[in-house]
Amino acid sequence: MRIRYFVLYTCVAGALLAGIASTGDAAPQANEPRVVEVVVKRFAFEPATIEAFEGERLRVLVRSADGPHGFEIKRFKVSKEIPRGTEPVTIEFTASEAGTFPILCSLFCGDGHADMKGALVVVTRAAAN
Ligand SMILES: [Cu+2]
Repeated sequence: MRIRYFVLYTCVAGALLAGIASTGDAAPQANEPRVVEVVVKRFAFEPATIEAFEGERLRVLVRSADGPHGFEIKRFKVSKEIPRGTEPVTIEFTASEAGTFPILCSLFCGDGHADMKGALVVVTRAAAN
């Protein structure tokens, strides 16, 4: 008898969760931002490419592995200095447009500074299906 109730309860909980998930798809702005961790160092971003869905809210935690750098995505008005040290800098924004957008170091950091190139690749949900 107890087992039956348990099975029933799990089914109801599963249906509720599925309901919540489908509501989330309809309104991605209401969701918690997706966390992406990035390390900047001479002279690269790791990972070099961040992928996102159009309309997705991102929380990028950027940490320097050596000296000070910058983290800039012009299209989304993102521009932050990343100081030396282990504390990551938190940057939140919405990838509101599909396309490939350069990620640049906005702070001169040495000979290879101009070679620091990353990319934010934003795809529409339709394109991903
Ligand atoms: Cu730099």
